Amino acid sequence: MSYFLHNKVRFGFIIDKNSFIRVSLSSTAIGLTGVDMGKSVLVVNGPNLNMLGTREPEIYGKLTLADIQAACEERAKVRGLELAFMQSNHEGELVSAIQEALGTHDGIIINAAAYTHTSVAIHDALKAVGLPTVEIHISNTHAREEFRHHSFIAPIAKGIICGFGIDSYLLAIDALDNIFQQRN
Ligand code: DHK
Repeated sequence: MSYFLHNKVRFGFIIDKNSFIRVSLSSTAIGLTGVDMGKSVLVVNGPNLNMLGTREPEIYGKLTLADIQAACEERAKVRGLELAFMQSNHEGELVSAIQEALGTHDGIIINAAAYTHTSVAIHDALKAVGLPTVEIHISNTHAREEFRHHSFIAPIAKGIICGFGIDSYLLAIDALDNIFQQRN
């Protein structure tokens, strides 16, 4: 158990399966916590994910990327994490976002979409920053076309979550938080 001084407005409370109690209080207050606070997660989304909601809903569902972002922010708040969320259709912008995560964020969740299967540049960027990374997909890529079975991200990822729709994102937040707490 430790005390902390925190100047971000935030309140979080969670009791997990290990009866682990975490409390954080808001607004420049002295709080009580069983964990280190202030870990930050970057969620990176690749090409065509801006079209979620209308794009092949039988595969990707009807939720928009904004819906997914809102759910991620909610889950991060419960977990006491900061969360940044970005999307780009451009490989270089994704590489830059990953590079800029160094010193800014503590872990990365990445749905690189089609670049998962093609991008050595994204693989290299993730390897260069060395942050704990969870690869995610909305669909089960292994139950789809052969070309979606290979991932350039998998070799540098802590783990891969695919096929659970929006829950792939939420499970990845939980997984990264567990890594931060070293409970894996
Ligand atoms: C999204 C895409 O856009 C595809 O290119 C990937 C991934 C799968 C997903 O399921 O989230 O193959």
